Amino acid sequence: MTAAASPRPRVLVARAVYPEVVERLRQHFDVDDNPADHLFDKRELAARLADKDGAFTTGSERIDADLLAACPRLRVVANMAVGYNNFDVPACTARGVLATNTPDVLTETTADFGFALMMAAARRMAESEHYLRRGEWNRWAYDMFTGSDVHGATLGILGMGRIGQAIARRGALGFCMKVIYHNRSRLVPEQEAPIGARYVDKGTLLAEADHLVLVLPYSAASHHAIGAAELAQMKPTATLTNVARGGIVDDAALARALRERRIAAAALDVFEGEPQVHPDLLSVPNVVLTPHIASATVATRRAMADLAADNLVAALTGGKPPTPINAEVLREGRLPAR
Ligand code: 8YV
Repeated sequence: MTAAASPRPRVLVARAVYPEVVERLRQHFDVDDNPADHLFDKRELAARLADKDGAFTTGSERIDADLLAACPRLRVVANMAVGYNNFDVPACTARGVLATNTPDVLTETTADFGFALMMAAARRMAESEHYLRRGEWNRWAYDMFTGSDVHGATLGILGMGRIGQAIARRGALGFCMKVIYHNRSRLVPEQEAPIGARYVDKGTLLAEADHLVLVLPYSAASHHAIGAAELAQMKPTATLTNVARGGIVDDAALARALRERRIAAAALDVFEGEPQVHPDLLSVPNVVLTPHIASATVATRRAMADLAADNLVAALTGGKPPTPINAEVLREGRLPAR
C-alpha cells in the first residue's frame, strides 16, 4: 500500500512489548513493531520513524531535535516509563509533538523495590549471599555480616515526588523511621504530617541520613548530584540507594567511597551508561546491583504498557491522552480533533 493510500495513522512500537498491547494498537493503526527487540541506533530509529505519526518508546530511545527534524509526520511519542530524560521535551513542544509518560501506575511497585534495596544494603544481603555461595560459610561468628538497623533509623529522601513519598510512607509507618527529605519544592503540611517528614537542606540530608534514597528525575541539574564531595558528607555507617536514574550518582566516586568504607554500603538499580556498569562497582563487595528492574512486576509492567498505548491511541484518534508531559501541545490544537 502506498503511503498516500493508507487511511490509518502509522505508529512504531520501538521495542518488544506485550503482544496483546501491540494487537490493540493494530485495531487503530498501521503498526510497525519490533518483536525481535532489536535496539535501534540513532540512524535506524530515524529511518523507522520517518513515515510515522506516533511512537511507542521506552527509556532506550532518544527523541531529540535531530530525530524530530528527520520525522516531520510525528505527532506523539508515548514513553513506557515515568522518567523521560530520553525526550528533549522543549524540542518536542517546539515541533508540536505531544510527549507522554506513565506516572502513578508504577509508584507503589517502585517504592517496594527501593525499600527492598535499601534494606538489602543495610543488612548486607547480597554480600552475605555471595559469601555463602562461594562456600566460605563454615561457622557462626558474633560479628558476621553485622549491618545497620532500618527500623527507627533516619531515612533521607532526595527527590520527594510520588515515589519518594511512597518510600517515606513505608519507612515512617512500617518501620518507625524518622523521615527527612530535600526536594525542589517543599511538601504541604498535609503531606508532611502523616509521615512526620521534615524538610531539610541538602547538606543536612547528607549529614543526618542513616539511609539515603535517591528518587529525583535526571536532568543537567541533577547530574552527579551525589559525587565525591556529597559522599564525604555522609555518615561512615550510612547507606545510599539509587532507584532514580544513572548519572545522578558519580559511579566512580561511589565505588571509591565504598571501597574505602567512607560509607557502609550502597544499592543501585540504575547506572551511568547502563547497561554498562562501572567496573569498579562490580568489584566492590558492599554494593547491591540490579539491572533497572524497580518497576518490574508483571502487573505493573503491563499497566505501564497499557497506559502508554492509551496515550498513543487517544492522541492520534482525537481523544484526551491521560498523562501528557507537554499538555500545551494539546491546547494549541495541533493534534487531530475528535
Ligand atoms: C522503566 C523507569 O522500566 O519508568 C521509569 O522511568 O525507569 C522504568 O520503570 C524504564 O525506563 C523502561 O522504559
